[in-house]
Amino acid sequence: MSPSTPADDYRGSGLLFPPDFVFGSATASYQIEGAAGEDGRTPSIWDTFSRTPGRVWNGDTGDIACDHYHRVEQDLDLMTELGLEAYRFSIAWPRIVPTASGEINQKGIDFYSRLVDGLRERGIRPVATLYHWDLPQYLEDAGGWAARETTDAFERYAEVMGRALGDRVDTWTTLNEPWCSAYLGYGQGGHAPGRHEPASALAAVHHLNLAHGRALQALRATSTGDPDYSVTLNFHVLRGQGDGASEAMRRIDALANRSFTGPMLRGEYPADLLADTSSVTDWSFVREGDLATVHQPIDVLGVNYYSTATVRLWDGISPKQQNDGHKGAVGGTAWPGSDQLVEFVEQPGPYTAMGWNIAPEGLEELLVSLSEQFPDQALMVTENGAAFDDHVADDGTVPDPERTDYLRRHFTAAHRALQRGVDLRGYFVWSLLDNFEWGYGYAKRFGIVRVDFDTLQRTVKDSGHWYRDLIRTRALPV
Ligand code: GCO
Repeated sequence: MSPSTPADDYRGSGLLFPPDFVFGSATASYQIEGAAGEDGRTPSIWDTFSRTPGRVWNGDTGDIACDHYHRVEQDLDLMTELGLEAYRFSIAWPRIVPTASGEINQKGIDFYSRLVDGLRERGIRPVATLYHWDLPQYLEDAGGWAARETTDAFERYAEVMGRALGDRVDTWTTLNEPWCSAYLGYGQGGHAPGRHEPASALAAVHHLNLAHGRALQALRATSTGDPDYSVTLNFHVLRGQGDGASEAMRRIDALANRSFTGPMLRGEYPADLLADTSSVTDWSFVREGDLATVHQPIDVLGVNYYSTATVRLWDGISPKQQNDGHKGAVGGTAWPGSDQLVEFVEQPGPYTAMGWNIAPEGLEELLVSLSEQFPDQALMVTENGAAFDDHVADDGTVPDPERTDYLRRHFTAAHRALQRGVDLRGYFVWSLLDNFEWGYGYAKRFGIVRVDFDTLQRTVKDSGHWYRDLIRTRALPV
């Protein structure tokens, strides 16, 4: 290591990744597919939400997005060009089961079947997520994730997909970031369906956990291949401030992290979570037998990481705005009944275009901490990446040195975790394509491939070329 690259700058040059480490990239259905009304697809909660004035920046919707639905062959070729070893995508539930009648839409299945075949033909492993937030609107109309019946529908959908693709996918993932679905969707309201009901948010937490367990059972019963089974969680890597720092961190760790890892990986809700939220709900929606259903073995735990979060206790006297951490925080500020709330505070930079602080050491810390908490659990980074305000240079290239630097530093962090004995199987860059960034619409670009949203033309950014070289050499460029 040269003197200009001190050990803690996370810019490891030449670090070599093991031969079986999987390099991939990720997307999600609503963010890239478009074709919102085609081939039998009906609206999801994100179609409804994005059409509601004031919800999404600029009134953007996923109606066209990257038009991936029509350009899937071209996008598959792009993946080959980049040398991806795995591709993580999600399935749009309303394409598969478009109406409350439960009837299956074969055209929807055919689309994903072609995608999976196209990946396999190119030697790219298909990693399929069942739920990346596009709940069919008819299910939301019947109560959404706050209603237990949604888990019945999810189990049936999982069975259908297990039968359709379970002979060919490499990895099944039940849910992507249920934290966002529950707390941002039903508590803070910044995501679809945009409800502000703390008790419903906690009911949603449990129903998502239950849906995960039921889907794993259904997928295992119907998949005839030998897929791995997983779930993807976004973890809060916490820092504390002030006198009550450790108490503030404990509360958010319980609410954001252990509310999912507890039931999924240990078969129980943490006692402190139940106590902290007792003025909001009595958790009577947890029925006998549920926790055993939720607690199914998984082969790999998907970890999404972007930045850290800093919290402190707040006495509730001075009027404070709820700050937005990762995708808008659900601090204690959302929870009535306690005289000391938790607030998310601004963090030291540097920042990405999302305003998220860049902290690669947080990824290393998270991976090490998870492998200490769950020693037998293999891990996979299923999302990491950064939005920056890219521009196209005169020669048509897209120089994005900040994104490359962000990725280099986080790959270094992952490598350090490997060196520290973490069973880390692979890494998916978020995202393959610039896409619909939820409440931010098309304003935030996360892709290693640029998408011109007028012409829909794709251009591999410099970071994409950098990633291709990393995959080819398995070594961080010097
Ligand atoms: C996620 C989201 C992605 C986001 C990305 C950046 O799983 O967090 O699934 O859809 O686009 O995280 O916010």
